[in-house]
Amino acid sequence: MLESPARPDSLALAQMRDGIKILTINNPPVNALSFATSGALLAEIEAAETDEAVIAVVITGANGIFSGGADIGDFMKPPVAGSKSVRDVVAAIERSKKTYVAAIDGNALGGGLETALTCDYRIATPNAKVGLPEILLGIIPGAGGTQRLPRLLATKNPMNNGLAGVQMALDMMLKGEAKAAKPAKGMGILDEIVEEGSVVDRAVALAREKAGTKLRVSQLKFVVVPPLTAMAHGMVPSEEKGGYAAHKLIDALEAASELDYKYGIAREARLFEELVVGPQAQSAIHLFFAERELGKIPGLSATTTPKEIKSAAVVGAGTMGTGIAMVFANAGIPCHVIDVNPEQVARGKKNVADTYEGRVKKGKMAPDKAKALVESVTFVSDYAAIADCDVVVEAVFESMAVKKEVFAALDKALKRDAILATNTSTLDIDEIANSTTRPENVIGLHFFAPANVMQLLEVVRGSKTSDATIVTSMALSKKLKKKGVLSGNAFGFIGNRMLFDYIREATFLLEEGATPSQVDKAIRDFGFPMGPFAMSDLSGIDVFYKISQEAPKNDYRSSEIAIRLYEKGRYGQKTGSGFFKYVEGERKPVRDEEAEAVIVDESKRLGITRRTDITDEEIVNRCMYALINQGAQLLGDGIALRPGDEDIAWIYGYGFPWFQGGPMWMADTIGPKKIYDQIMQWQATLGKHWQPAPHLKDVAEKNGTFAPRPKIGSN
Ligand code: 3H9
Repeated sequence: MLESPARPDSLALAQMRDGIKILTINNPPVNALSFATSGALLAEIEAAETDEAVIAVVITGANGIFSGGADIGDFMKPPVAGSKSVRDVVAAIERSKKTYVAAIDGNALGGGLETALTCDYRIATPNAKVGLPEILLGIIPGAGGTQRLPRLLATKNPMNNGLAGVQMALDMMLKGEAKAAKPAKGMGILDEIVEEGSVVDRAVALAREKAGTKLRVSQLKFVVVPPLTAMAHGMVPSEEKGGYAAHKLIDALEAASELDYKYGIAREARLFEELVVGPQAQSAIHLFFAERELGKIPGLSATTTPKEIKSAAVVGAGTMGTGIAMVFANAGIPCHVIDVNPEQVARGKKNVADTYEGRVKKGKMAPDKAKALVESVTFVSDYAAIADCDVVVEAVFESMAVKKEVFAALDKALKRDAILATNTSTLDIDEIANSTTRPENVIGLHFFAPANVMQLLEVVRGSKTSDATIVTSMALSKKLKKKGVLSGNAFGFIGNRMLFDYIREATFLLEEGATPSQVDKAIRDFGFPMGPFAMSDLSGIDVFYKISQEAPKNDYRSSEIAIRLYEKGRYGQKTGSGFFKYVEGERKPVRDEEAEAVIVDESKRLGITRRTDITDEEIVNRCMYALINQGAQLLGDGIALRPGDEDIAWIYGYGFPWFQGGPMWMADTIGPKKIYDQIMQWQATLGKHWQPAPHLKDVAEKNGTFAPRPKIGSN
């Protein structure tokens, strides 16, 4: 029975039922615990404490989600004096004399789970997911999570003095992974799963039954675990390579074992405040929002909604084609692969079967699921078989003539409203589109190899691509679990266009005196998983050679080192040698005197006296500023929508270290003015290819940044 009406004016709606106060966090879309929502929740908790009519309290969330945690946007604003945070909310629950039950539906993440962990009981729907994903934002749980979760799990999993439970807590926080209701109950995070009926009704009943009992996690006894934390420090990346928050998380966990609860909480708060204003957290928070901006395309008709994609086809059963087909299959979209070459089809079938079998062998997939996925990729040889597909992705040989033939066939065969996509990495989308009778349905969907692993998907719009095709393709990229970055139609689009300038500068460094190992090491030390030359060897020097032949000509010189290697048949890993050499069956690049002799000959041919004073700093700055300058060019030309889109492209497509925030975020950190001044200096000393992009010049002259740069604070 409702004793008082809901308060529509409040972010934390409060109702009374049979002496139980129900507090519903209501801050769409994810019930983030912003300063305002936390303040409203806190006021209701404090009111409940003094209200004798309240015998217990239930906390829940509106609209099928408990809470997505503290409002991440608040971390990007200067601190507001007197504002209340989720930390104040949990402190009030902790102090309370009343019994608290958390009723969880949907996600309870970060501060959301920390609020639930402070309650005496946690019950949930089968749909619930609980997690402490703060590490993915470069921070640690800051409202008691690092102190309560290990205590709770050590008590619920008492083997080895609770060590198993502490290990689970550490693992969960280090991965930032959310646990589904069932495993969360198995671990002891949840007390009950409510299979039928309303979770709030059950919570109210439980609150009445348990009113007066207190099971605060803070009171639980805890084990001492220094050997675990010492070992954990050795298993996470170093502080400067993105592991800053991980080490602080382990420190906080250590405090949970060594210190009294209240001191542990204080240490956690101090570490959190230190982290949230630090450069790694700033980068990660920037990327969180940049990723969510991707689908927001200015200028499109607001009434255009994405069409549902129920079936797909891929043209070409090569490695790329079958990889793309598996991406569709993984997203629950059955996919035909069309190819007329029986040997290619046999290889494609084997690739699909081997991939899923590999997952089963590693224990990552159930055999029946793997079987169903293999069966959802079907190989056909006739275009008639794909006539009804909603989308088709062409993944054939990178040649305009071949692609035009394929698109002519698709145009004839496919239903009128199907999307016709090309996986080209460089060719002109408009030329391909104009070879069909429906250019408005043609778009680029540029997957990165291996397609079923790499997360970047460039969505390339041509001049006639319709809003509906763009909106549907962006929604599709989300469904395929890819980071869909919209690009304009320019040679190399966003990612590869920036790549060409990066590789060009790296190769100039070779002409001037550096070796491939020296350049690659400097770039790896900066944070990339591999340097530009190991990457060239992996992708194939022959591939780069062919692209360079088709690239639009400009006034700037390019190094010919890759051409000399190509002429010698040194295509990279596939031929056992390129910029490096490779032991048969191994992928590790080994320094190669022959390749270095080719480089030295090139320096001689060009009359360059090789320098011995090239430092890692020079290597990194020249390679990164080349990326940034081209990034600025693409922004100015309207090919890339936002600097954050370029950051996402480079992080998910090329291994740019996330903790540097992406090339354009890095540019804003350094200051575009400083970069511009350096480029002008290089133009005088290194050559006219160091031509600053007009947009970089503009931003530098205003002493501005590419993206608005908020002052980060914490709540
Ligand atoms: C924390 O809790 C710290 C505490 O330990 C200590 C504090 C002292 N805040 O992802 P979606 C927005 S740190 C603000 O597309 P989905 C998002 O920007 C926090 N905004 O939906 C987007 O806005 P828009 C720890 C947030 O259904 C909209 O919601 N929590 C937040 O695919 C929809 O988002 C996390 O790290 C937030 N916390 O996924 C959880 N969360 O529509 C981060 C979302 O304007 N969030 N937004 O673009 C997530 O993992 C996913 O968003 C979630 C929903 C799974 C919740």
